[in-house]
Amino acid sequence: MSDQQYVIFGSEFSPFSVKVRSYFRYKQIPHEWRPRTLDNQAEFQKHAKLPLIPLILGPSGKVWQDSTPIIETFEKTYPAPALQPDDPALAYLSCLIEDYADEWVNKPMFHYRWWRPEDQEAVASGIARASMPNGEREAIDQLSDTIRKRMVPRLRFVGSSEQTKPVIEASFDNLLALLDAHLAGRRYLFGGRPALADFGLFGQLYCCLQQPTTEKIIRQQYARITDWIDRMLMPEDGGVFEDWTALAPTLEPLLKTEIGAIYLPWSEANEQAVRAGREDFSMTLRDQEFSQQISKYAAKSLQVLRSRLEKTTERQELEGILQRCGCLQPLVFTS
Ligand SMILES: N[C@@H](CCC(=O)N[C@@H](CS)C(=O)NCC(=O)O)C(=O)O
Repeated sequence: MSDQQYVIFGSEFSPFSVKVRSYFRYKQIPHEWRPRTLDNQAEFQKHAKLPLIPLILGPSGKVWQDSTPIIETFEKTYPAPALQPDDPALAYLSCLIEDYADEWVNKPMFHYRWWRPEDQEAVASGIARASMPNGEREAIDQLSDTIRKRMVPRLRFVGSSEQTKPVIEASFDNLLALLDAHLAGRRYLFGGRPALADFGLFGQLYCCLQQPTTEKIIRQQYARITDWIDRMLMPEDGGVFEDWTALAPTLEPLLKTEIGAIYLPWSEANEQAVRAGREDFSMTLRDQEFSQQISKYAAKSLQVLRSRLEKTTERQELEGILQRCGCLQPLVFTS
């Protein structure tokens, strides 16, 4: 490894890790992708402030964690190629979609990963093999079993349960149908080059290709999404961002039916529960009861979206779009 390289401790099975890896590739930031294994676990732990991947280790020993702040930090040093459209309204929508990907699309990804035995088996054994690249078959099987037993009960952390399954699966179907339509004749979400939103969504959907159930859905029904995921593994610079008039016909339905109708109402209910000091909350989504544990992280990210909106200059057009898509009220500070 050259002294000037960053190390990304990550995993092929971690949506936030592959998100950051694609970003580093796009920006051509010198890096080494280092899959976290049992062998480098102690080294990882020495650097980790949180037990989470991705973790970036800089040449001077500095450490960064958490994918969104990692990208924000590296944007300052590597501003080109541009990650966001110049139009402040589009740049904001890109942040909003990234946030939706991280905080909501992670639910279907995680739900499909650990719900059905076939998917549990495929992912647990994949993670076990990646953690022990030179391991004996028996040891890998044992680790796979341990991972499966540890992860399946964690479904409730993301709110996946018999009760919420219909909402989570319908949201995933809706996202795929709308994204596929939006990608017709378009290389990336905002046109000919990737934006922050692409990196966030890619991370979650790439991992869905590792799970037989979602892999089948995506590969058999959504060729454009499959191709886009492939492109996002090595995103290229070169094209131009489109303007809102060109994007609106197929992007508005996604903003309206996913972010305005599901994600933001969920996020607001979560925030209220966090503020009230509750451990869980219950609400109606798509006319169905949806209960889950609170997420302090999602409550913080809603605040970040609000501050970002407040700081956006010339936001008349943006507020119009958000209003039409049912997204404005939750994104405005009320007190
Ligand atoms: N908000 C964080 C989330 C990171 C995260 O949840 N990482 C997961 C994998 S995707 C993790 O490290 N889980 C614990 C583990 O794998 O040991 C980010 O964007 O980086």
